[in-house]
Amino acid sequence: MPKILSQSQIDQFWREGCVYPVRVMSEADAIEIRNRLERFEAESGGPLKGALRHKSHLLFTWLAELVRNDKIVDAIEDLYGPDLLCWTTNFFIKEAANPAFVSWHQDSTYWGLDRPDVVTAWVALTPSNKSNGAMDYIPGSHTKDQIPHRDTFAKNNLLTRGQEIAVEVDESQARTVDLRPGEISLHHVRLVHGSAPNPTNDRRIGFAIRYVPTSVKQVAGEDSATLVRGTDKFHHFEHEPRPTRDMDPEFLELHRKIADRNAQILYRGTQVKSYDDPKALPDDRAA
Ligand SMILES: O=C(O)CCC(=O)C(=O)O
Repeated sequence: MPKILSQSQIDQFWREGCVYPVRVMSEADAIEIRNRLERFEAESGGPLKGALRHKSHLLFTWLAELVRNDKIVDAIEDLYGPDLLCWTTNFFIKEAANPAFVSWHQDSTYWGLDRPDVVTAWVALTPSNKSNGAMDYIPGSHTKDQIPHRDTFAKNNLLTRGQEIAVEVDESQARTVDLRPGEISLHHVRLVHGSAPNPTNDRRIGFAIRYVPTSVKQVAGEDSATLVRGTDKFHHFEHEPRPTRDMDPEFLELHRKIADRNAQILYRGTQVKSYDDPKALPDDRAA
């Protein structure tokens, strides 16, 4: 018996590679998370930058809570069973009237995980729709194997390497993921997806939480993850602790080590050494 998704949503996930919208909190609660982010940004002098956009659930208590949100984790359990790790998180922030975009890609390309059993819960902290650069995807594309990608390091591309699919994508098939604050979409790691710039006068903010069943392995280096449900009898990942206050110096140090190690996996084969390496600019890169 599924916990939160209907059988038809589960079927849609496996058939199309994407399902939405799933409400996991009220709009007011999502707006409160946005407010917390923006209070931090106001105090720290500007938009969240570089490595702080990745694995931010190790730095902020309200994101540590979000990755453990019962409704989100129930939805993941409906797809991948009861033993679950949050492998990483990434803020996808598109500033108002800004050229930032996400090229067509499959998430699996540089993540180094041994099999494509990874699902993203993309949490909308603002409305996300056709007008402000919502995510588009190609239904059914997750059933293809890994497709070759080329790195572009394009200036306004939010992906780590500006990677894009190296073959033609039939955009006439694309669908747009329309979400209200507090809703999520769930997408498969092999899904072909991307998004256009945000020409509106407000930010578009999504927080992408990547979950794996505990049996998945990292094969490109040492790695860590956060156990969010069940037990881990595999121990393929070092377990991460939960912060009890925001920007705790001990957690900042731990986060820096983990982010540097992850960057070595994601940027392997390039000159880039960390998320804050000037070669990895712009510093709003997300995943
Ligand atoms: O936020 C976006 O527009 C794209 C999100 C994305 O590529 C992802 O979550 O993998």
